[in-house]
Amino acid sequence: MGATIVDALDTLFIMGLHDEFKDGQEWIVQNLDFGVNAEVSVFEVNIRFIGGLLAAYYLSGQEVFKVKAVQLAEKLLPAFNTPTGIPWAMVNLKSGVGRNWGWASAGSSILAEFGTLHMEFVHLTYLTGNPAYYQKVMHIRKLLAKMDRPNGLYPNYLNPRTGRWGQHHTSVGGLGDSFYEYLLKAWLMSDKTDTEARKTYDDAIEAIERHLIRKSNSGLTFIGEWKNGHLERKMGHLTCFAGGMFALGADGSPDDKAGHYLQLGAEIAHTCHESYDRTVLKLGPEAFKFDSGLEAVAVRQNEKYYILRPEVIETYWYMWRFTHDPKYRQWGWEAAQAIDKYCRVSGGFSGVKDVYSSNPTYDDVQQSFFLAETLKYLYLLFSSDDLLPLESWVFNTEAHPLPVLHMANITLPGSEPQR
Ligand code: DMJ
Repeated sequence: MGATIVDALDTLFIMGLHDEFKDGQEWIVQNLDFGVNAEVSVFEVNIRFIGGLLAAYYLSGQEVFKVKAVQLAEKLLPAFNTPTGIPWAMVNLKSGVGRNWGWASAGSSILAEFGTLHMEFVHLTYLTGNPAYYQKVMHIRKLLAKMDRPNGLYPNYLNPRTGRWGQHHTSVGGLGDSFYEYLLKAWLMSDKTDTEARKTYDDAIEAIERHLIRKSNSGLTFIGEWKNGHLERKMGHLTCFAGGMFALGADGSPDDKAGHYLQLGAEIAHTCHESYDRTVLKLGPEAFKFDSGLEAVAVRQNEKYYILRPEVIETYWYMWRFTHDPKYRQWGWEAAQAIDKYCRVSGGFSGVKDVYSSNPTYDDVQQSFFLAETLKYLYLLFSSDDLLPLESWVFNTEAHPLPVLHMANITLPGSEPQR
């Protein structure tokens, strides 16, 4: 379905590669078709395709991107036809039949999947006037607000038939991550009027700090994984995005804790940089431990890979914007050089299977988020702050910039006009 083309459009635009952008647009006009008999992930299609198309629309003003985004969103709506309105993880684009991943706790939907639709769906309602998108995501929010949370934490799994939590696992990495990110960004995107989202974010982060964030023996701050009341002292590469999130949320945090959250962002950035620096390739592993004398290193062979992920560079960029400490550019440059040295292949860039091996093998995949996120955040890290200022743009979880909606001028269904 051309995920790489759609995911890369706004990066091309931002970098001024307008001929390549036009080529991408042409491909989309001619070939992008959502009538295929294929089962897709609702979350991935939303963040990469809908997010990518909406950002391309806002940046270029070309109607075709909006039209395609709306066509695709229509195809996702049947996924919400569940007893609770919590969407299935997957939907068949042709038949509209949905289902969940076989591996997810007792038929559950995933927090980071059904909780990462808000930004795009609010924009879809804003652009089309169709209330359906907004209503779907507000329904999810209301349902979550009514549920008990063990220790104040949100479990990663929720059953869409019964409306009950699955296993009590909580993560700021895979399966949980962008749920928290979208609470904060819903508030930012609403020009800070969606105070319900901000409060939900603050409460969630408070519980995460209490139960999941610790310091290692040598003083590295890390975010562990909560499994049935036990803290696993392991942090994922995915979790490293949280440094940027804490910095982005610092302003507006309760009890005058802005300085605390900026500091927490800096500590996470430092820990994640250590996870890169302690490897042979100077690229970070998929997951790293803080256990039995081991700190910020991967232990299991199947956690030693690097698949061109953006989260560490994303955090460097946010920290750069908020502090202008030159170390963030230096760390970003180290990562850029390592990617160029170890991941560049004749047809593009590839993931590597072991960042601790001086002789790494390739996985032969260039993930679409490499162009959407990793290269975009690197480019922004070395650009001036007036390229996509954070006062006016909010980046979706796939690094697609969407404009702040000045809510005073907008009436969304179910909300009072705030004039
Ligand atoms: C991206 O697709 C998104 O950032 C998502 O939220 C999780 N991580 C991948 C890239 O690592």
